[in-house]
Amino acid sequence: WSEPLAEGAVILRRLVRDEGAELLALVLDVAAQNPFHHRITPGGHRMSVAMTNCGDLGWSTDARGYQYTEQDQATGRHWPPMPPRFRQLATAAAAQAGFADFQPDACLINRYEPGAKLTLHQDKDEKDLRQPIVSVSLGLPAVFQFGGFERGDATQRVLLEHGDVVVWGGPSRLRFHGILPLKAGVHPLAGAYRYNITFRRAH
Ligand code: MD3
Ligand code: FE
Repeated sequence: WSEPLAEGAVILRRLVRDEGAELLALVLDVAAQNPFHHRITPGGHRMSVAMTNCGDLGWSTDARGYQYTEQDQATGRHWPPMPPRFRQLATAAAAQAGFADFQPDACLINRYEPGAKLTLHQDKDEKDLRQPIVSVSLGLPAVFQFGGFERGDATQRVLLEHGDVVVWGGPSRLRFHGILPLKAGVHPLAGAYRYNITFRRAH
């Protein structure tokens, strides 16, 4: 079932729960080709969230800043291909939220271990901010925070659970958002982790 979160933002609760095992297998397949890695921010901090990417472009961070690149800066190799099911799912979810013809060229996969968090930030490294972002949550639940258009604005909290899909577009595309520290637990399919897959049109 779908619930509007804010203008341009919709949560499609449990949309992919029944194929959670297949999607997790695809995540592990990508990670076998490009292992999860704790990146270092331009400020020199090790991120508590581990990341990998698939698709034509991948997001990464290093001393030069945040950017989308065709190759993993750490290895010099191209990112693994985006599994066709990922692409279909992203396009279908975006369409369901009113964004026709969404064709992602980048897929970032975040892995959260207990205590891992993502502090409030905006996603604005993509070239065309009229394109939505589709996010898929798998494994342990997490508290998602979304705020306004300035860092200090009040925030709302939403629990994101295994199989939930969120589409962020329109005016919500530039909202500040983050993830509170992950509570330890055991998920029957994902064990000690939460995974989040985001699909973007980066270039
Ligand atoms: C709201 N990921 O990768 S997904 C990220 O759960 C990121 O790993 C979080 O924020 C995670 O950048 C949140 C939901 C999400 C994704 C992108 C957004 C919410 C968003 C972009 C704009 C506004
Ligand atoms: Fe984000």
